[in-house]
Amino acid sequence: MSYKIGLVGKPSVGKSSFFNAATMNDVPEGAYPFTTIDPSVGEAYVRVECAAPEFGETCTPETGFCEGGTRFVPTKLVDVAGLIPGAHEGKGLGNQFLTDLNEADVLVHVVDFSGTTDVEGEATEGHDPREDIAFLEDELDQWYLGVLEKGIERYRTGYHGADKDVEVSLAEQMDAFGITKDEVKQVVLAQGLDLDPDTWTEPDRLELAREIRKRTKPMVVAANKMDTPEAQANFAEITADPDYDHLTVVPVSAHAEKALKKADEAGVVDYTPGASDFEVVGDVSMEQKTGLERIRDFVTEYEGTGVQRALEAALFGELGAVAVFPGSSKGVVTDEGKVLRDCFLLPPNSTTEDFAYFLHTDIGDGLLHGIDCRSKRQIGADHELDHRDVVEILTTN
Ligand SMILES: Nc1nc2c(ncn2[C@@H]2O[C@H](COP(=O)(O)OP(=O)(O)OP(=O)(O)O)[C@@H](O)[C@H]2O)c(=O)[nH]1
Ligand SMILES: [Mg+2]
Repeated sequence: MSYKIGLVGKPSVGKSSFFNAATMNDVPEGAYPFTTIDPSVGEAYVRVECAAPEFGETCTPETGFCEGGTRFVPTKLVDVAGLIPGAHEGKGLGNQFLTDLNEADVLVHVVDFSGTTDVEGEATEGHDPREDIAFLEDELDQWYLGVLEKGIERYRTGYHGADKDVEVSLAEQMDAFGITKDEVKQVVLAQGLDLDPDTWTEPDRLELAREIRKRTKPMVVAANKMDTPEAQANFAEITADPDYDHLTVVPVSAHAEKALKKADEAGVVDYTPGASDFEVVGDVSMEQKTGLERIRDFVTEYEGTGVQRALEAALFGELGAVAVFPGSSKGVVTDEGKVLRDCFLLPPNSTTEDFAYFLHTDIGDGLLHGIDCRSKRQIGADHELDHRDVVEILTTN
């Protein structure tokens, strides 16, 4: 199992540029709407502070890499087509695009904070990014509402016979959103509603759709094009506005991240993705030097290009995933000389038992208990694991 982070937003905001910067792919980028039509999936990384130094060792990762004590753990990133108002009714690339989103566990909403693209992604000036934040949420809510209404219809027409509970019909209709009947029931009751759709008003249904969307599509905002003065001004204003306190808004320059990674590959700079500074190590022309110094001003002020930070805010912050290292209480070096070979990303609130089953069904079936390799203490099957735990699993087999 691996996580998928989805990039969403209206056309021309820089989703493909973000995707390329994060994955070092080369999908087309363009200053015109619908440059992207078919979704691309690539490998990006999230940073986890490596546990090996605590054991006096240097790790040997099987996947991803480790740089300066930071593990870069692979995760999937999906670049999808832009979304315009009315997409839930089939406008733009419409429903196809929305279905592509269901593959994602968590979303990064890329917003053009420079205000140089209108709501359909055409060039303009002075567009308010607040409009884009609102429109995307509304569009997703309308899409969810449509599916919810179908679920209510399914219940009413007695598709399953009259004795089925409403949450069963709704959960079946919303299967692709990854919500169970118990969760549907929870959301309905938490809204103060009865389990009878005939008593739900139109605003009730929209609110329900919205709650289910929030639960199944956690999202952060990547304030992109922050290398422009217009974006910086909008960012300062919006992040100071209490109406936006509930959102995680990460300042991002996809361009800066890509430029630094390319310069690093070319041996011109020494740059670790996500770092808030870099070192010039190769020969550079005056022009290159000026460009790099401009990027340095930006990354030192905003603590990095934001590409890494947006991915991590989504996966660890919003979704609540935890990174766990399989280890051994006898020391983290295996007989083959490997050190903390793996670092796995697990769902929020995973227990020792979940981890055992994640490793292998046989390990789960034979689980005796776990050992926290730092404290060397025994941990039970129900023990909830923390981010960066190093855990050994003991089994009967
Ligand atoms: N200044 C600046 N421009 C950017 C940045 N990221 C992307 N752009 C520009 O924004 C335009 C659109 O970029 P894309 O990556 O194609 O946008 P998209 O969201 O994938 O667009 P669609 O595929 O049409 O939905 C291009 O002209 C990019 O060069 C950035 O960090 N800073
Ligand atoms: Mg694109």
